[in-house]
Amino acid sequence: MAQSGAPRRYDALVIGAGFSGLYALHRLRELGVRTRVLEMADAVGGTWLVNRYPGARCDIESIEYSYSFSDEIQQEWVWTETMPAQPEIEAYLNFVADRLDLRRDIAFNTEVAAMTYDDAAAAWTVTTRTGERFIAPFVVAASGILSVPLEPDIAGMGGFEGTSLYTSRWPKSGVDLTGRRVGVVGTGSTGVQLIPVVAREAAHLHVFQRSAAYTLPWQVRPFAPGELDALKADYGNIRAAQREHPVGAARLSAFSVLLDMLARPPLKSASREEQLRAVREHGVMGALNWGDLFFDIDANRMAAQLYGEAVARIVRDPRTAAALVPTHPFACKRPIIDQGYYETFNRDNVTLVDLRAEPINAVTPTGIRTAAGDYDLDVIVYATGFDAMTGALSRIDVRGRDGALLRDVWAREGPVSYLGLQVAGFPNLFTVQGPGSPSAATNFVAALEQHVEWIGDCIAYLRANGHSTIEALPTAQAEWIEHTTALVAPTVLVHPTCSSWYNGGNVPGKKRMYMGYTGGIPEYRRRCDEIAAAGYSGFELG
Ligand code: NA7
Repeated sequence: MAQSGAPRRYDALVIGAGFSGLYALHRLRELGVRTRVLEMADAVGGTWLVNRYPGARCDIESIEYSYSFSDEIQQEWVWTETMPAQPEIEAYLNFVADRLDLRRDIAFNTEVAAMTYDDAAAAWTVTTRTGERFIAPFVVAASGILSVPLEPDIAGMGGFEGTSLYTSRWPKSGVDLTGRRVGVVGTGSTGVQLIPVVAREAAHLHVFQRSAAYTLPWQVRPFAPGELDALKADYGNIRAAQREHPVGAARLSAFSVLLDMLARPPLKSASREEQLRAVREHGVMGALNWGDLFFDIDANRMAAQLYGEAVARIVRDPRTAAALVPTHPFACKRPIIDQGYYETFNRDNVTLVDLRAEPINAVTPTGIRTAAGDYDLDVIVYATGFDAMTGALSRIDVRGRDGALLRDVWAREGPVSYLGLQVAGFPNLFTVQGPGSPSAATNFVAALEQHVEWIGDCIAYLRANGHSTIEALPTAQAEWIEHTTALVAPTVLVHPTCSSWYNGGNVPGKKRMYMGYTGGIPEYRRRCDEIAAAGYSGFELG
C-alpha cells in the first residue's frame, strides 16, 4: 500500500466508532489523552449501523442496553420500545456522538489495514487502506466482536441472476420484497428475527436451514405512557442491580432467562406428567426451563425431545415441525428470542428446506439447487453469521514484538488473551471485549463500559507513573486461559457437538476454543480491579 504524507501523532488511537469506540474516545478525552478514532464506515454505530435487515433488534431491554456512564444521556434519550430495534439504537449512538461532540475526533471512511509495533519508540504505527499513517503509544481495538461477516462458499453464488443480499450490509434505502420469491439461508439470531418479517412481505419464502434454532417467544412492546419516565426516575437502582448481575442485565433478556433456568428443578427428576404440563402451559419455554440442562448432556437431550413436542404443538405440518427441532445441545449456541418464529411456518407462503436432509449443491442463475431439486428465487438473503471475537483484528496485519503477526498467533494457539484485554507479545494494544472476557455471553454494553474504564485507568496510571509500555506476560495469559477453560469445562458449552461462533466452530479451519469468560461481569470486574490495584499483576510495565 502506498504511504501518503507524514504520519499524524496522537496519544492513543481507537479503532472503530461503535458502542465501544465512542465511549473509549469520550473516556480518554476526559483523562486528557489526545485520541483519534479510525472508523471504516461513513458514520458511527458499528454493528448497529450495518445490520439494518428487517426485524433487526436487540434482545436486551433498551434501558439496560445503553450507556450508564452519563446520567444526562440516560435521562435525555427517549426509548420507545422495551427492546430496541436497530434504527433506534443507531439513532441513539448518533445522539451520543452529538451530545458529547465526538465526531470532531473521528476519521470516517478510514479503514485500518496494518499496524506495527516499534519496540524502540514504544509506539504503534497504524496504516490505513489508503496509505495514511498514524502513530501513537497506545491502540485501543474497539473493532467489534461480530463485525466481520461470513460469506458462505457455495458453488455458483456469483452467477445468481436475481438479487443477493447480506443481512450484515443491508442497503440503507431498504429493499422492497413485496411479491418476490425470497430464499433465506441461515437460521441463527439474525435469520430468526428476519424470517417472520420477510414472510409478511414476500410472495413466497423458502427458509434454507442447516441447523435448527432453539428460540423462545418474546413480547416486545412500546412503552406505555409514563412508563419510561418512571423507569428513569429509578435509574440509580436499575443500574446498581445491573452492575451486580452476572450478565450485566438484571431485567429480562436472552441471557438472564438462561441464568434463571439454573435455579429451576432438574428435568431428570420431573415426572412425565410434570414435563408435559410444563410444555402445555409454557410451550417451548416449558421444555427448556429446567436447572440441569446446562451441565448434564443427557438432561439436555431429554429437553430437546420435549422441545420437539412443544414445537409440534405450534407448527401444523408434522414434517416441518420435526425438521425445526435442533439436534445440537440447548445453550451451546447463543440464546435466541423471537416474535412469531414458529407460527411463521404455518403460513401458506413459507416453506422450510431442511438442509440436513437435502444439502445445498449450488446456487444457480435462477435460485438454489439442493440434493432434492431446484428452488426458483428472485432474491437470496444470506444470514450466515460472523467470524466472531478475533475476526476484526485478524483481518488487519497486526505486527507486535519481533514482527509476530496476531492472526498467526491466534491461528496457532487459538484465541489467546490475558483477561480479553491484551495479547502477550503485543504491548500497548488493548482489546475491548477480546476473547476470554465476559463480552459475548453478557450484556455487551455493560461489559464494554467496564473494559473501557479499566483501559482508561490503566493508560492514566502508566502516564502518571512514567511507564511507557504495558504487556501481558505469557505466563499470566496461560493461567487466564486455564482459568476460563476450567470455568466452562463442566458445561454443555464445550460438548463436542457444540459448534458456534462462541467457539469458532462456525468458521472453517478456525481453531476451536470457547471464547468467553463465564464467571459473570461482577467477578470479572473484581479480578480486573484486583490486578490493577496490585500494580497490574500479570503485566510487565516498562
Ligand atoms: P449465527 O448465529 O452464526 O447463525 C448463522 C446461521 O447461518 C446458522 O444457522 C448457520 O448454520 C447458517 N449458515 C452458515 N453458513 C451456511 C451455509 N453455507 N449454508 C447454510 N447455512 C449456513 O449468526 P447470526 O448472524 O444469526 O447471529 C450472530 C450474532 O449476532 C448473534 O448471536 C447475536 O449476538 C447477534 P449452522 O448453525 O452453522 O449449521
